[in-house]
Amino acid sequence: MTAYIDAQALAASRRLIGEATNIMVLTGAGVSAESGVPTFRDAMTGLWSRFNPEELAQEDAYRRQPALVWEWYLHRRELVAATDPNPAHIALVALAAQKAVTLATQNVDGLHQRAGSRDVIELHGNLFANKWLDGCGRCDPAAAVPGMPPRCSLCNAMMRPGVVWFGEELPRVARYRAEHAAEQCDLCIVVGTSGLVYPAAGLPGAAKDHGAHVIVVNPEPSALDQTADIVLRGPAGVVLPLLWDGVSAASA
Ligand code: BV8
Repeated sequence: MTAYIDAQALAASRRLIGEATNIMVLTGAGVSAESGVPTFRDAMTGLWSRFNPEELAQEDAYRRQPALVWEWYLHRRELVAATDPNPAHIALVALAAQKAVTLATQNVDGLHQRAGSRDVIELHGNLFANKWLDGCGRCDPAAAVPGMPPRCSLCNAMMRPGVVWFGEELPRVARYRAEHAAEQCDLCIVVGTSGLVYPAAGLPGAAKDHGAHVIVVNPEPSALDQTADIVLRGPAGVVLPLLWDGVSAASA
């Protein structure tokens, strides 16, 4: 994908990044788009196209149709496992090697970690983690009864994906760390999110309220554009390698 990125906006962004002493990065599904991971909203292709992700990613959907929802997560795990980090993920690793960066992601794909990012704040959990729904406290994944989904051999509780569903609280420590980073940073770079899902989408506004500059990177308009000091209208895999040295697109 070629993109014409406004040269003035790029230069101004590079200047802000050069001057920043404490950067917060918030990413959404768009940062993984160039890896081939469909964004949350267009994740529903093929046989999943007749479902709304926001309806499937909820506890009551799981209680109603556990096999269907479990199969959706297995499908997504397969999809993500077959992808690799892209230049956007790799550029963020390079930035953290040069600057103090706190990376918070809404993504559950684990691609930041596979690219080499450390201490990633996973606001919405991780696609490859499992936990229990109404477990007895002694449920042992190793002794689970296989099935769709697997069940606890002791209490018959259902295994569930270790993600945050709609209507569920974010992991307390992750949320606190991300909110603290937003309040402390002097620059917030928002990459590849529609800015529709809260409370994550409130983080750039919190950074702004505490005096930070905000840069948005997205090929499409987003709900966070009006919070931004600068909007870089292009794909993350093209834009991010242009924003700081130490990453040539070729190396990524
Ligand atoms: C909660 C895991 C309450 C599951 C996900 C106000 C305050 C608090 C809550 C709410 C609120 N208003 C509404 C709510 C409820 C709800 C919510 O926000 N609903 C929305 C739809 C209105 N929030 C919640 O339910 C949250 N929980 O608040 O609980 C509570 C409080 C106390 C006690 C109990 C309960 C939980 C939200 C987490 C839901 N889980 N994921 C799973 O994956 O299965 S969210 C899921 O959707 C993703 O993780 C992701 O975060 C989100 C989709 O957002 P994006 O990442 O932005 O992806 P999207 O597809 O939308 O956009 C992609 C963008 O990329 C686009 O802009 C596109 O242009 C861009 N792009 C494309 N290509 C590229 C690109 N960008 C750059 N480069 C490219 N190449």
